[in-house]
Amino acid sequence: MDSPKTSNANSHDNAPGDGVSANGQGGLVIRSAKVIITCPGRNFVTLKIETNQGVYGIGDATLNGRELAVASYLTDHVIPCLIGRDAHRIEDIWQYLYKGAYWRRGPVTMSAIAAVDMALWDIKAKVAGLPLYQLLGGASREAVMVYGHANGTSIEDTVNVALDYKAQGYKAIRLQCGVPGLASTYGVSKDKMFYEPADADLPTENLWNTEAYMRVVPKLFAAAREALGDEVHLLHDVHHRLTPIEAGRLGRDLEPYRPFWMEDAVVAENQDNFRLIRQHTTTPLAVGEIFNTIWDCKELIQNQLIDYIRATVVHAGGITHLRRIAAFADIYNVRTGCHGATDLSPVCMAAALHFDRSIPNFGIQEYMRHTEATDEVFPHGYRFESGFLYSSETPGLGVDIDEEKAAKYPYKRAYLPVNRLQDGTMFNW
Ligand code: CS2
Ligand code: MG
Repeated sequence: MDSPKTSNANSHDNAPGDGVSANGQGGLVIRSAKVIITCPGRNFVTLKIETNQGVYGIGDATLNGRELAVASYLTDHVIPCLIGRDAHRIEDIWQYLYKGAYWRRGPVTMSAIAAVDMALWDIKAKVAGLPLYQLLGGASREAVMVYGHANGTSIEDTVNVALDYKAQGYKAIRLQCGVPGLASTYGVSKDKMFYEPADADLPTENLWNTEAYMRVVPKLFAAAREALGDEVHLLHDVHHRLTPIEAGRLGRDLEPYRPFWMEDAVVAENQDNFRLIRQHTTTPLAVGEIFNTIWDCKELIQNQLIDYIRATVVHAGGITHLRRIAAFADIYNVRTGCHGATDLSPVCMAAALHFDRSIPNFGIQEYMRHTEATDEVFPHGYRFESGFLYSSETPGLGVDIDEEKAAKYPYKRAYLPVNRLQDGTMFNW
């Protein structure tokens, strides 16, 4: 893997119609930018934008299993267009990269735009001397409720881990357990604290059995509600694996245990799927971690087919676009529940917390802790306390990348698994 290329193309001379250069009067000019790829236990892609005034900003560009695609999109196609631009012009640069691509949307494009957006907000807040949430309308809450991931090979194992999360102060816990008869399944990690599904140089093949899965989840929730009491919020991620009517059945089976949400119940390309689920269950529905623009969820939100939108800063075009999605969702009583898995770096988590603190319709934030090595590469000021995350109060995002430490962990190709039914049919992972 070549060392990250820094692009120093010439300044822009394509002055807009009114004769004002793309640099504007701000005088805060993007002088260079580079992509840093590091693998402290898993791959992360980070964009670093430097300005003529010495202020720099960083943005997460990690797309699990397709990291190099985003790295190249940034290095080879985006960075040359950034050099010489006014770093204060966040919206204009967002529109330039979105409309200027011609080939709009998609996870690679929108993760690259997200990284630029995060870095520019970081710069703007640093220049203003304020933590980012202050530029997003200020705090709507002091801290944000998070949910942790309790998982285990059996119901008993999972409930014991959930009890430990409750003891750590978590107010919300996601439950995922093994499925009898299956060697492995989504969400059950070898290492209890850090679930990282991208586990091999080529995709590992999982097998799936819907009937066995649908039998075990209600039993898991019954045992967990019994052990944890009524107050703890319990969540579950179906991970795109049911048909709408199966999801309606599972949602109904879980109603006695009052789940906080049932996530990714079905594949969401056909947003109409959720209409069918809604007809059969009042279990709250969450979706959207793989969405990358508002167009992926417009029907779901405006028809109130979901209760939480999971789109996240790094994959949905950054702070700028995610605020648009949240504002649209707010009109329809849909709250946010940003994705926050280990494959979203501490840079994304830091950005998400400023977003979470500022919006009126915050729901919950996923919080899968990173490894110690990751936290060393990405020193940050956010902290966990009694079930809540507190954002940093330092100017900017409140996170950095230690390039020297990052260089110690070279990129290591890793794929997400693929999933097949037991008859060999390719299925959803
Ligand atoms: C999961 C993720 O956190 C979640 O809700 O869906 O673990 C997801 O599988 C990974 O982010 C994929 O890289
Ligand atoms: Mg999920």
